[in-house]
Amino acid sequence: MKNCCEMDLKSQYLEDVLTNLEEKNANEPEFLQAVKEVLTTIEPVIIKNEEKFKKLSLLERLVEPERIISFRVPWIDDEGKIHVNRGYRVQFNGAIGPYKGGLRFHPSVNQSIMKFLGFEQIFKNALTTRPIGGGKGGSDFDPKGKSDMEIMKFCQSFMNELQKHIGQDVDVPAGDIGVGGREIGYLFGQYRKIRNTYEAGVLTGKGLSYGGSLARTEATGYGLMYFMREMLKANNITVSGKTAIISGSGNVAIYACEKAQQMGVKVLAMSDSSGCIYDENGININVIKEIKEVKRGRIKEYLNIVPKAKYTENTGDIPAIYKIKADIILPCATQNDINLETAEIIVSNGAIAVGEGANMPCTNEAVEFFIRNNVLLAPGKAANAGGVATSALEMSQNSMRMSWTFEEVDKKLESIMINIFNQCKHADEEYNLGANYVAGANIAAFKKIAEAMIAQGII
Ligand code: NDP
Ligand code: 2IT
Repeated sequence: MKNCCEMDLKSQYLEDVLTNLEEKNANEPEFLQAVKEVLTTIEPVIIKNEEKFKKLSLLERLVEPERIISFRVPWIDDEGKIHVNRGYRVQFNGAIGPYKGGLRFHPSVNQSIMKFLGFEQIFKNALTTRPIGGGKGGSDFDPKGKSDMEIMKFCQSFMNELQKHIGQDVDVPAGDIGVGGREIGYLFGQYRKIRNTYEAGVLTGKGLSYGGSLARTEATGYGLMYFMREMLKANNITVSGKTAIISGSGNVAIYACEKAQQMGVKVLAMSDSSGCIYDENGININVIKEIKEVKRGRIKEYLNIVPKAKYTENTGDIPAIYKIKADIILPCATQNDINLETAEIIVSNGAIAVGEGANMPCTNEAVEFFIRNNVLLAPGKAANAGGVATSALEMSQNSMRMSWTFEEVDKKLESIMINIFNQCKHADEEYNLGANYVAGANIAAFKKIAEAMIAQGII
């Protein structure tokens, strides 16, 4: 990653902010990466308002979380052994609404990852046009191989502390990697028990029997494909008839695959952290759902049902899936999955578009390389915003004490995604960026956040 002195910046104020940021957060590479991508791409807006922003220390305030909570999570496994994990909630920016963002349970979780995700969430949530601020949380707990009882005990211990800091008008967590419907259920139960109140809107991604929204499970993946279709359409390309590969096989990947297939796309491959499966007839998504959502198994088990498919184990730095040629690349697993070397392979294989289902799946070097080589790039904070947008729809339904049908929620999701793409496109055109939707998304979101922050004074 380039440090700020190696970047070709025109704004002295921006350079000073980035230099200070690097000094203060030297041991947080993912956070620095996320902030640099945003601040450097909004430079045209900064230049137009340089004196005003500087006087208000707007950027310095934007990059400093309003609050970071870090806590001990002790729990007892099925053998009676005690474990201690670290829990986090980063309440990054509440200018637009209650903090909103998912919880990630994965052994890689640390403060840098929490802060990068919280920072991205501010911009993503602004693009949804819903009244939600940005936050993120999670733990370095590894759910893999844990029994249902252990998962429940961990969630209960995690909520014992988290409940002090959240509320339907304060901070509303949801799922992310390692946190799905099962975990949200245990978290909600413990919140309700401790607080003795039925505050349905305190968490989203709930089950349908206790305040969840239809189509929330599908929303991130479906939304990604609605955005992709709009982006291709704006560039005179039809989505139908294209081929795709999807990294990951979790919540986002599964429903991106389902919607892609409904749109006439042939999905050739999917993956997990161990390796990828290739099915020349197109992935059978029901088989993946059974392996991942029901059995919580590994993707290579696909071969037990479809013996003609091929499985390739990951070795080395480049995930096996990205060596497969396809028109549309959908990284839906984790951050920094696609580095420059991988991006070069993707471009040489003739890909036309990359849609970021995951948060920050491409390194900044990979993003620049795609744009330079005219690969259309749908940035995560816009393209995967359908999940949190539908979480906001879940909050609305909870407040009204009613629920919409699947079709109603799906229609609202579709129109939100079309609106998000249009915001990216308008900013891209206004600043003459040449189909750079990464910069377009950052500029559109920043303008809204800056306006709300400035209106609320120096806080
Ligand atoms: P899940 O836990 O359902 O699935 C995660 C998938 O990514 C699994 O296939 C997992 O494989 C793979 N994966 C996770 N970590 C790694 C890693 N370090 N290396 C390789 N593969 C990995 O999570 P989601 O589908 O919910 O989330 C996927 C991405 O989408 C994340 O970046 C998340 O932040 C983002 N996102 C999620 C939203 C949501 O609503 N859920 C909304 C917007 C963005 P394995 O099982 O082998 O670990
Ligand atoms: O990254 C994300 O946007 C999410 N994990 C979903 C957050 C939410 O509050 O639904």
